[in-house]
Amino acid sequence: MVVRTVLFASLLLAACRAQCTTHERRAWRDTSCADRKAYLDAVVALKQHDGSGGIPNYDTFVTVHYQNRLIAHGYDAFLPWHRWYLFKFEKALQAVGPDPCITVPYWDWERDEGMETATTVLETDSFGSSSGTVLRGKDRGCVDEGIANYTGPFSTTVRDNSCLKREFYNYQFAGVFNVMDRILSNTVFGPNAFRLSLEGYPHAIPHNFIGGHMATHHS
Ligand SMILES: [Cu+2]
Repeated sequence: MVVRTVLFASLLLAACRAQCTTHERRAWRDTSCADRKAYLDAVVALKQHDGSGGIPNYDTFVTVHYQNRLIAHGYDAFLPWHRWYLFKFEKALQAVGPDPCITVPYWDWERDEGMETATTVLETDSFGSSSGTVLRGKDRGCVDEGIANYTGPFSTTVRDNSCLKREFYNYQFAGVFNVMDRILSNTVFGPNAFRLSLEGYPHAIPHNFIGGHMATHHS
């Protein structure tokens, strides 16, 4: 009976997986309104998840990233470590969110050259805009728009138990060709060539542009 139940469950799971038409990760700007809502709902669900069922919650992911900061950054492990990390994050979103086929979208930020703060990623009703932070008082820097607003589930962070903070810096992004030129000008993988130029410029610029917690290993 136990064997049958397990088999039945795995068949159900396989059928459910088969319904996913794609596992492709897409740029946020290329997703539909329905896709965006499903992703935002999944992130909030993961933030509110109690950690049951062997599924880590959002804050656990933040903690794991911080605890592994020294091996996951600045070394050849950077790419495989983050690939596995995002895979596990995606699986957790699929498990707790409304869409079992959801994939993690990415910020195709080099296409936002010259319109850094006008990006579709930074909109009032999604992740919050570049002007969506508290300007004065004890909550200065707290995000007050979108899913991360400090009156909602992101009222505390694991870094310092404060609200989620941002402090935008006046970076100008490089465009698609500039970014690829920088990366592909390397003829060897590492340690101070291709891998580092990928981790340095294209990875670090958006972190530092947003600032606040995003500019720390608790991002
Ligand atoms: Cu990282």
